[in-house]
Amino acid sequence: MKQIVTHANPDLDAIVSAWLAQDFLFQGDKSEVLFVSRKVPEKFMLHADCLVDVGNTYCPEAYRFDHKPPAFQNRNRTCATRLVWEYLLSIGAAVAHLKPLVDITYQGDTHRNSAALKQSRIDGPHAELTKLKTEHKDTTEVYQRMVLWLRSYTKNL
Ligand SMILES: [Mn+2]
Repeated sequence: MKQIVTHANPDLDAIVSAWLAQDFLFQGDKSEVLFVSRKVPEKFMLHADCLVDVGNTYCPEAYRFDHKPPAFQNRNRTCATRLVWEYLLSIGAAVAHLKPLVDITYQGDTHRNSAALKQSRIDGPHAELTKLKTEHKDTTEVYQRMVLWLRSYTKNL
């Protein structure tokens, strides 16, 4: 079982990056997503198969995808979702069509403003995550429902 680690109370960047790892990086393998403290316990830093939006390390070959210092001096230059997506593109995965999702995830993560982000907060992925978080207390439940939603949403991109 592959272990993908991200932070508790996940935002859209944590969720989309974990989903990209599950469905594309580890496609065909059984995998699980664990939600841990932002100060990641050392056993996960050392032994998790993939870290997204936590760990302060960017090392794609080792499947470490964080955009916060010291990985990047300016955390707003990119986001975990974009880092995983760019890596997937570089290895030839069929993910080019996900660019609109990556772009709004990045905009939301770095407080940029755009019409697409506003729309996402009305009826897109940001709205769906907010809704699921009010309906379900369990993070894994929220994540799993969000994954189903993302799979269907990205079919139409
Ligand atoms: Mn992030």
